Amino acid sequence: MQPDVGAIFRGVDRDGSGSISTMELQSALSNGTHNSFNPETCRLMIGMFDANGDGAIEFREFQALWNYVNDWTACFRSFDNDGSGNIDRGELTNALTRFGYRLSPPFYTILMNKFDRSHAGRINFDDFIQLCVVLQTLTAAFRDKDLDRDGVIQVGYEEFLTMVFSLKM
Ligand SMILES: [Ca+2]
Ligand SMILES: [Ca+2]
Ligand SMILES: [Ca+2]
Repeated sequence: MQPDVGAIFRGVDRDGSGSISTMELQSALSNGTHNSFNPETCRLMIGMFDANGDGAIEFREFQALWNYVNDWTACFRSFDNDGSGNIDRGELTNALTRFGYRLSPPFYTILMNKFDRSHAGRINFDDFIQLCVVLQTLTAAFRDKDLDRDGVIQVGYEEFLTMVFSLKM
């Protein structure tokens, strides 16, 4: 049976305002630990699905966001090979390689250092989403400039700043 999205929405909308704030989304989601869900990931997802740009998620925007969270849950589980509830370096390498990224071991060290918020050598669900969204956004910005697809771009100073500041992340 399909869960009733209306009921889920009303559960997440704690103050009954008819829209979901970053705080309400954060307290509704779990990363599988006792720590609260990454607020940056909530902000990224609200930015993605807030079609009318009012900074919150109304019911008509919620369905797409909820599907997105469920898709990430399934994806995360499928790459958590040992069923530990988090993604270790080997599992991350496997996941990103499957997504089509070709990244070196030193770069995986950078990713683990930046997104392993618990500093335990493992990436939790919320941080995994943030990592993937940031990597995807930066890769898309790079590809826009890499017209001959050789993996190298030449960017001037202000062009670089413009690239970075115009990213939605
Ligand atoms: Ca609300
Ligand atoms: Ca909205
Ligand atoms: Ca694991």
